[in-house]
Amino acid sequence: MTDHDIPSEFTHPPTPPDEDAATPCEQAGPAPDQQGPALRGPTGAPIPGDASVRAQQGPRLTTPQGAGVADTDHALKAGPRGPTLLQDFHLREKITHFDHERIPERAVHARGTAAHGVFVANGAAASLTRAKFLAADARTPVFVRFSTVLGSRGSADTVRDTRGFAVKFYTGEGVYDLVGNNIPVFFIQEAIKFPDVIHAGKPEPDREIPQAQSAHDTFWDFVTLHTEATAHTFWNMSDRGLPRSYRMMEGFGVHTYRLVAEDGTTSLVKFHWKPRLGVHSMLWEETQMTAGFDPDFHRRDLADAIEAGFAPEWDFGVQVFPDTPEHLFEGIDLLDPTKIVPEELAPVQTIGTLRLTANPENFFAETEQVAFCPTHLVPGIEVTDDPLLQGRLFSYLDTQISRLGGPNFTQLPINTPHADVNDLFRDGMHQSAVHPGVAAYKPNSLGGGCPYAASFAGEAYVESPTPIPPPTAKLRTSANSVGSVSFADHYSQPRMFYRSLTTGEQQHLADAFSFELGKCQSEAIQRRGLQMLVNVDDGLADYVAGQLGLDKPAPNSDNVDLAPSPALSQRHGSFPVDGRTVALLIDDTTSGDAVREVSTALEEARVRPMVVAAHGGTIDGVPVARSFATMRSVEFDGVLLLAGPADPRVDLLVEEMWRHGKAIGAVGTGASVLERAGIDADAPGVTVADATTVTGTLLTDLSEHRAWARIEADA
Ligand code: HDE
Repeated sequence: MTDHDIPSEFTHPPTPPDEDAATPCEQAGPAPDQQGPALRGPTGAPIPGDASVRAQQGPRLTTPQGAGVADTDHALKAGPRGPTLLQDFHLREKITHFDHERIPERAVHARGTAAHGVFVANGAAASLTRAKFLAADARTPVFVRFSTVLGSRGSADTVRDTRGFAVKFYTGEGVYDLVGNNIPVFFIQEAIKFPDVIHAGKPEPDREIPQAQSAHDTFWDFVTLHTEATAHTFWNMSDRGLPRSYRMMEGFGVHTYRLVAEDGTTSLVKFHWKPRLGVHSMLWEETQMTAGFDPDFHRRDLADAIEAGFAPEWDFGVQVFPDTPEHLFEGIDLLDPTKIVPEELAPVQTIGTLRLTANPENFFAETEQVAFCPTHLVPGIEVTDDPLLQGRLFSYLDTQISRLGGPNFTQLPINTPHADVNDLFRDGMHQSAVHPGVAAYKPNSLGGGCPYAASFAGEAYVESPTPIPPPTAKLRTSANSVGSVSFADHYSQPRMFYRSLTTGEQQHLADAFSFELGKCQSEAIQRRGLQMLVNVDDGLADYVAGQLGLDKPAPNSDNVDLAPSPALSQRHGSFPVDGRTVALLIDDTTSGDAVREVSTALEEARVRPMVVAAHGGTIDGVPVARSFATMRSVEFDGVLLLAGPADPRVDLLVEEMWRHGKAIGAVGTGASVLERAGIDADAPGVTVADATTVTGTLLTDLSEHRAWARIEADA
């Protein structure tokens, strides 16, 4: 074949432009609909300058070595229809890199989402700890990752599960990680049981089902045999297992930690994160619908709220206890991670506030590659002998070496401390630093003796001397090794938790047990589940036994009545409505001005209006956010009916919002939807009036989370 036989579109390289012409990129330039979004840095602030400063968005496509690439859509072939040539290094490099794009997902907490923010201390902890980021007015950049525990990376957000709440503080004294959960107790008292509880909870190994669920035999087999899991199981089956939003979730350090003050005095603490938006959960049916309609619901909710300027906030607090050798407070063993200390006995003192202000620029680089570890500590914060915490101290680094491909993951930008690093660690997979000099050892003279040891009195991390209990023997049983009966008590706190909830909350918990045990195939496991329940509360066991069609067993443990802790219920108070969404239902006759007026009032109250109509596009100049084909009630916290289009999907929307206790308002013809659905216009959380009155009432209803009085007898 000669050159003139080859059609011009297959010639390689393409015919160069004449010398005076601009480069190909400048010739074409981005089309008007291909302009990139504004650039933002990790704090959310716009990055000045043109788009070429952003990695990978310079004007010219290149190979990884920087050579220009003219055609990335066609491989080099022997003739137009011939075989592909091995010589095409761009083809091979492009696909080879793609072949290696995935890293192993986290063994637990694989599904997560994260945000950047800032932590501001109020100084209340300054007398307790020498940690400088807790001194008055200290501001510390943070990166926070929320997660589910059991599901794979691609699993749904709204499943019933514990949630991870991991905070990385980039302090001037090094990174401090508080790797916590949204539930203050854990399934096990000893780290050595962790593989057991996770193997039991993960999908069953023969068919790898169910995904991201605890409603299966292996989970219930384990927790009913291993009764120290009762407390955590109760929390999981309660509304805490179904958060409405990461923004409305409490966080807990779970373990007891030790704070060390400037003068060396120590105290024991439990850490708490309290969301300013209140603790709020989804209803079970909502979570099921959402998992199908929008499996990324929590991820989207957090990112949307931050992008819209509704930075979520949490108060950081501590419960403080005297550091005694017994580690006991009011009979509660502080080294037992299956126990809480009720806030009524030890109030949570606020020591600072966390504010999440910016979404990650790149999910993989930041959210996926971030590495949290309970050993990332700063001077003034120490671990205790909690046997669960002790095991965590080696597991995180170990798993990260395999997940992130070697020991140098601390050099990844998201993991890099905001403090000088002079560790003398060298080489290894993915080493990206170019360390100068020869003296990677101590002592040395060739490096001028540097780095010097940090001073004990000043900036060094030095464990404070604490008494070690006399080692009478190497013991394996928890109760003996820690020497406290509290470890052997598995039921009094779950009972206290259950009795602290409202009747409505208790009913949710009873229904959750009925569902989860009902999904178990083994009757023996169901019976053991009832045994666990009757040891906590007779009425609860009675209800679930009825649902399972089994007899209620007799308790094999005494019911101990601790004082209820009202703080454990989620049903109190009213809260800011920041970032809540309200559907504005309109039709083709609705006036754009009326919609704009209501939207402005909602936006001023920091609520996000979303216009819903039969079709997309615009109506009287108002952009439609959701058509009837793309909306479902679970996306909204409230609905304002500005029109009453006759469509079964509108009726379904309102029926579901009614059933889920959501705020409903109707103006003018909008009231016809309520009439069609048989909804009482005077019911709690329902308002029919003029636009201004309805908007005001809707905001009040939103601040109470739901119209509980409509859906629960005792609310
Ligand atoms: Fe974890 N846990 N864990 N855990 N954990 C991990 O570390 C482990 C425990 C928690 O967003 C892993 O980097 C052991 C309690 C969170 O990246 C792994 C034990 C609490 C996250 C690991 C526990 C947690 C993890 C998997 C029993 C609440 C996600 C990936 C001794 C206080 C962090 C990784 C993120 C992640 C081990 C128990 C919280 C395997 C051995 C208790 C929030 O190392």
